[in-house]
Amino acid sequence: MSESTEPLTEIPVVELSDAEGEALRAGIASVDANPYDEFETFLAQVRRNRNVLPAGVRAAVEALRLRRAPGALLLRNLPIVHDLPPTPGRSFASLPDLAAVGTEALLAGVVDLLGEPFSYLEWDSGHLVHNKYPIRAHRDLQFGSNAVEFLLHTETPFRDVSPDYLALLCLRGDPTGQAKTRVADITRVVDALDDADLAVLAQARYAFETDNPVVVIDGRGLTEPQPIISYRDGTRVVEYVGDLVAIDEESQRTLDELTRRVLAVAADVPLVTGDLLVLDNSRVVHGRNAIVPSYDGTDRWLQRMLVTTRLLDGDRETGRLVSDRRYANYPDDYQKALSRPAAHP
Ligand SMILES: O=C(O)CCC(=O)C(=O)O
Ligand SMILES: [Fe+2]
Repeated sequence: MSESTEPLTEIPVVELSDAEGEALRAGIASVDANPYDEFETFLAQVRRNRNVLPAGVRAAVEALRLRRAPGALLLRNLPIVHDLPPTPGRSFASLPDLAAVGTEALLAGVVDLLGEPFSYLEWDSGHLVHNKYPIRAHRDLQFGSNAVEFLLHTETPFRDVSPDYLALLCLRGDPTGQAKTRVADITRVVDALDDADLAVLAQARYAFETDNPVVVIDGRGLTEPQPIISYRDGTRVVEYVGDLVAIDEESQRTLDELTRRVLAVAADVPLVTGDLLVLDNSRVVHGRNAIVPSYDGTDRWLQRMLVTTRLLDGDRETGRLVSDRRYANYPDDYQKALSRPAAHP
């Protein structure tokens, strides 16, 4: 099969009219539970208001879910609160007043069309809504709160439960206008690889470098090697991150080729206030270019939710937070950044 270098430029866009936006604002006004300390009550309220989303939004999300549309969808002109506070400079959970921003119900209303919200105990203080903005202490890490290039990635891959979808709601765009979220259709890239490359990618030959290793190969401490292509219930799953390394030369060559092709089809999406980017984590990878934050309250601010379609019968409340069993193998600087709220701007 031939190599495709067309970017995924055809990200469908659904733009709400101002009247639709105002109707939506009124429709979610009755959601008053705090998603950060009573998530189930919050979600029940969101679900009671299911019909407030415009039909065009629901149809577009449904097309993504049914794979009748690309694996990325951009909703625009969602009604962000008028009195958005300054962008915090430290982790959301460390703020003295953990109040809802007022935009969470928009995000939850959309992701509810795709599956069950969930997250990881060790991440974002166990919140189901994640607030992502630049934090000085995270500058150089591969976190959403960094400033360096955020390499293309499958969201939270190689876990027992990885997200099936995620959604990023832009509360405040980058005031410098530089930030561009990147989206690449990795399914299409993998479809075009030859059988030899596919066979290599299906072997457990890929890992992250870490100072808390599971294995040491050629003097490098690594996480447990994983395949980039695997099969779950008969369905092919591709899990890719830009800073994966390979455990030998042949698999490194194949990874380099995959990286080259993924970058070649990546499309830039500069998110502005009121944009909501919905991503099918099994079909597209995403990332962001490097940015120059000012850490003065004006920086870009996203809210994110993760969705699974596989959750977890029984006790919903505890089932929503799964343990990230890879945590112990994160590099020390990652663990430090996660465990110590970055309080010093
Ligand atoms: O900052 C961005 O645009 C991407 C953030 C991201 O990858 C995430 O929060 O999962
Ligand atoms: Fe991400």
